[in-house]
Amino acid sequence: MLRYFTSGESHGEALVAFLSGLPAGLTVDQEFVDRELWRRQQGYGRGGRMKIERDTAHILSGVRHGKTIASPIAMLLQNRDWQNWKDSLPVEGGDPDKHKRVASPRPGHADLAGALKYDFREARYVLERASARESAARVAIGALAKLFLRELGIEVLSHVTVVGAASLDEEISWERIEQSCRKEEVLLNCADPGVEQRMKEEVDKVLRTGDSVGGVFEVVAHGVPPGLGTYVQWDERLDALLAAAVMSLQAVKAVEIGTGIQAAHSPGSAVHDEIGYKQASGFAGFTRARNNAGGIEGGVSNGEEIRVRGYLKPISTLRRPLQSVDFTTREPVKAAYERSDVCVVPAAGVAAEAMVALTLASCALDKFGGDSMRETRRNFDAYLEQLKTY
Ligand code: EPS
Repeated sequence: MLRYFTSGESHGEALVAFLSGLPAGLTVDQEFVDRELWRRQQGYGRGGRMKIERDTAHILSGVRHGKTIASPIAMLLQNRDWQNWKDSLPVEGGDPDKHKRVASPRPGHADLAGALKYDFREARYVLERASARESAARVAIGALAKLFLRELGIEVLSHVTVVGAASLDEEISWERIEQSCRKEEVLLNCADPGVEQRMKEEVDKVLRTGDSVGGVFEVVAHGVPPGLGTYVQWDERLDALLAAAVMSLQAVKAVEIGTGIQAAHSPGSAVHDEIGYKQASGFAGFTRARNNAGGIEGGVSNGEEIRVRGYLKPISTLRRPLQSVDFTTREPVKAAYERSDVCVVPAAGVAAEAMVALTLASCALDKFGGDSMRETRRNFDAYLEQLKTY
């Protein structure tokens, strides 16, 4: 069973991620992990923080001589910015005059709900943990899930389809997504350069006006065999698991599988993907002319590419803040402002890749089991053979 969680505050000393349940014998490529962390830091519209941080994952346990040893993996990501926060956010009592209060909650952020829930008189501690900085820790363990999936021939990547009013309306092939993700300079990780320029203009607009902008990313899992997830129980359905995984990311307000949203407005004949057969194609010879289902039918992967979209609200920290109320005086004031990004759609896409990879790795381990990679591979290969001879 794959289990994972994270700890750490945005301006604390470090983030820590835990991952338990990977089989022994998986080769861990640390450069790959760090490249994933680098990818999450990119994108036009990120704030000053990304100039301070250079995220790398320091593996503390669970990996020896370059391979997993089945014991739990812990990874540590230093926050370089901690040097600037040591006095205002100390572990010990510290000097109360140096604390940086968040005096008025930002609409859209966790500030107010969190302060009420935990009985804080201002929102500093809420912001620290609710921040999307936490997603860096998920990307680190997600990278290990990706390395595991690679051994089964499964790859997971993302691209951006909408920023504000600029949108890419055609389906983008896996090859084009791969190409876009290979770039050493990331603008908005959109596969169409023309649309990407329009997306940049959307970000420029909000940079000028002190506003923020949201958008949509699409995560694609390539090479997923039929049979992950199941319809037999509500909480084992792959679409439900993916929706929860992607929705759990900061600022995601809606999740779509395949063309799910459009499907609600269309007749069945325009939605469902007709079935054909061509010997030796795909996993079992069955073919589809299109993939509106996004690779999942009845909560089970069907052998087509899995396509999951996340819809991001605009960042809730605004340079021209919205109306709020002072926590202490209860007088109307503008919401607090703290250095922030204005657009994070490409970064959220990378974090969502991690969540999709962790979910698929978990489902793959449920199905194929294995305490060692050799055992997992053997079970997996036997299943592929079973499909081929179906
Ligand atoms: C960050 C995400 C954003 C950044 C943060 C780093 O967090 P939030 O969800 O709170 O807006 O603003 O950086 C800072 C908090 C800062 O000091 O600039 C990330 O993804 O790493």
